[in-house]
Amino acid sequence: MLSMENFGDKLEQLGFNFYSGVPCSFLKPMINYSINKGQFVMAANEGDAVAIAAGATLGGAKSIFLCQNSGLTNAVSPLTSLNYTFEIPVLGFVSLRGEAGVADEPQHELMGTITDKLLTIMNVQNAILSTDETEALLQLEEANKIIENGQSFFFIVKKDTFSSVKLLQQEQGNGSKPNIKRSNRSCQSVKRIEALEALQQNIDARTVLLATTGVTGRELFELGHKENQLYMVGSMGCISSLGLGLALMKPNLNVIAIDGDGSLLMRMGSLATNAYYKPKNLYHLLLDNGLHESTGGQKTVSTNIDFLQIASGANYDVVEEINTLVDLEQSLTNWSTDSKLTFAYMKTEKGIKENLGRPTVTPKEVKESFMKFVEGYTN
Ligand SMILES: Cc1ncc(C[n+]2csc(CCOP(=O)(O)OP(=O)(O)O)c2C)c(N)n1
Repeated sequence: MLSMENFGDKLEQLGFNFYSGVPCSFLKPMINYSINKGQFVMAANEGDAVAIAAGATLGGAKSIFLCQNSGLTNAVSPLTSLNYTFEIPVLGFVSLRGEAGVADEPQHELMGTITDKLLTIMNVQNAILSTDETEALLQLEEANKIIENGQSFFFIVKKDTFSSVKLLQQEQGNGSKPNIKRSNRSCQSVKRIEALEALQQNIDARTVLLATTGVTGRELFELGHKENQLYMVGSMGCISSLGLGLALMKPNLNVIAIDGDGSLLMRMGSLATNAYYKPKNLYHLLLDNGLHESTGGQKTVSTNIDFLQIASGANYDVVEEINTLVDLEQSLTNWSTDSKLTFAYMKTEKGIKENLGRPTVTPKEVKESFMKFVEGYTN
């Protein structure tokens, strides 16, 4: 069995300082250890956790992702189209429920036999974590070299690998709900690209723009590429989780996550996580055109949804309806002076810029210049 304290000391020595995940009883010691250190973000979903960890890495952290092997399936989209695509490394610890020859529940049987294969097929190097301390610490040093080289590495963790860690008292969230700020202007017809342009024009030098999957990122790129912009080409639904990790790591940077209704509906649990951790430097803007416009304009179910009520129920600090570009400008000004976690909702018109291209810079290039920009803002 490994002493969690010794293993944790080694992780700290190697610079790992940010954890996100969803619990598994096999990983309880590491989760309790990182919660006790105040370095753990509890995600609603393992995919969100991967994106939160990736956001923290963009902000200069060395990040760890923890999950049960059943939850690895939830993480496939960001692991394959965010971490891999942008070369954002993460050190993973995934439990091995359903290990062959060990009695376990039926729902773990298949994952127990394919956990390593699933990682390998996703191009994620992996190994079973040894229960011998000397060997495990050496494995960790090797894994760290892979991480330092920009690639992810996962340890597969068997039952009873770590010594137990007592969970200390955890903070309670604040249950009060904000009033929804309604616009006193009637709804103007605004296209997504006009909103994006207004964002570019109304932010200061310490603000970054993270654009969701599909046309949003492509239109933002066409408005002019800047090093404070990142186009999250894959990992649909993960934009605000990426923003959460970055905002928590870089409190002196202002982070705007530009979401779409299809994207937010895909990972609505992220609203709860964002609002619980409450980074005041995160502005979550939802552009709701009621469509999956990027894939041909099929309707989402957003017409039935009151996102403002949901964000208020999740307990964002400020929840605001944006009806016009003037409202948007005002809301951005308020956020940058009041510094409060904000959810802003804007209906947008259907319509994609004519002859819309795609980013001509690679995701890795975008990431590198973005990280250089972000590095300038001290923690
Ligand atoms: C996990 C995943 N599922 C589906 C897709 C295909 N896809 C890309 S963009 C998109 C629509 C996104 O809708 P929304 O967020 O409302 O933005 P819009 O396209 O309307 O601007 C879809 C379904 C994808 N990239 N990833």
